[in-house]
Amino acid sequence: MDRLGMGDSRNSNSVHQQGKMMSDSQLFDREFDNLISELTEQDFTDPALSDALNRLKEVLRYNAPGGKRNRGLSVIGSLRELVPPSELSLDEIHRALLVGWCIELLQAFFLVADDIMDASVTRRGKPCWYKKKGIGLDAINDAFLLEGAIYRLLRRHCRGQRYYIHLLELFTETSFLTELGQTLDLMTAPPHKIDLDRFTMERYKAIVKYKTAFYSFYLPVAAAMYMAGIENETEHNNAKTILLEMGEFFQIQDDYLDCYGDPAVTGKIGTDIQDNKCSWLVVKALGIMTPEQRLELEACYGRSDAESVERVKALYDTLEMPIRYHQHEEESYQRLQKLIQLHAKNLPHAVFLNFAKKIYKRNK
Ligand code: GPP
Ligand code: MG
Ligand code: MG
Ligand code: MG
Repeated sequence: MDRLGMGDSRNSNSVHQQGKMMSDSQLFDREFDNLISELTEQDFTDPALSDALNRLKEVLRYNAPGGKRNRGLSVIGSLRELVPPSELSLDEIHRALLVGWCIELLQAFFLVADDIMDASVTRRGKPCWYKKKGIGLDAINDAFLLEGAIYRLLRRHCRGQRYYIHLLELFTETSFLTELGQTLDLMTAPPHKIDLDRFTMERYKAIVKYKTAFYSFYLPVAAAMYMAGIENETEHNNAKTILLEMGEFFQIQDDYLDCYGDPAVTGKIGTDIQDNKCSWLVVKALGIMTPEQRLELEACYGRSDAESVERVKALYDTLEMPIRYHQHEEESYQRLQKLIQLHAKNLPHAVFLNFAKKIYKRNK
């Protein structure tokens, strides 16, 4: 059955549609409207739920699209590297787009909640969902709705597939690891309790591995591997080694952009200094600063007044943090290339290289 209404699929990353080629990116976007109507119009028919389903629609429309879509698109992208075009059915392409959206929904669930916890103001160039008039902490329930939507979609589209149970375990396990990472992130940044000794590189690496790397990098590739029939633990561990390294670097970029990014480009206003976060910038800066500079940092980190924040930024500038970050980016890229040579023996290198291409030198 041709659920996408597509013609034949000979091209590696596009599909023929009513006389014109559609890229995976276009197909992915088009899938969103189907997903909304499935979740809010087809699944439940009890009229008593119509207000709640309208709210779900609003929550989905505001919070799921509008991001970079790297995570979501890399499911179909990776699957195309793992399965020859002649063996990839249109139904399977459709399922990969859908599983990709499930990862974007997981991300939306985390972000709605994370923005409350981090007291953030904007996301993807708009007010954070909880900041909208009339929303407030009801956004907590909206985050739960976004999470629930994932499992309804997986059930509807993948229940008959041999990899269904693997996907379920992958999503639930990854969510829990991310929540443990978020726990470490929050515990290392207690409000108004400034203790710079907490900010070690060891703690930093643990936080970012769990809060970011598993769900952003291992999850989409692992999902594609299961869909391609690759269940072997050694292969999954090989992929994980490379992808967790990429994830660590991605969060270092996020931390750098929190301070040095342009909110007009990143779509979010930084809060890490005010929030007393164990950011890469503060950990790296602590390793090179003088005792006097450490006293200055102690006096102004983790405070929300504009003057304190500016003092922290001035200290980062004195320590030439942008130069150090760019050095780190170069080293990390070289290390990643080595890891790919070493660990991707049975997996196509393109799975990892495509992902790396999207993240290195990014400014959003
Ligand atoms: C990124 O941290 C990590 C997450 C968004 C995971 C949140 C996990 C939960 C269980 C809620 P961040 O706060 O630096 O991201 P951003 O800069 O986008 O706010
Ligand atoms: Mg945040
Ligand atoms: Mg956070
Ligand atoms: Mg951040």
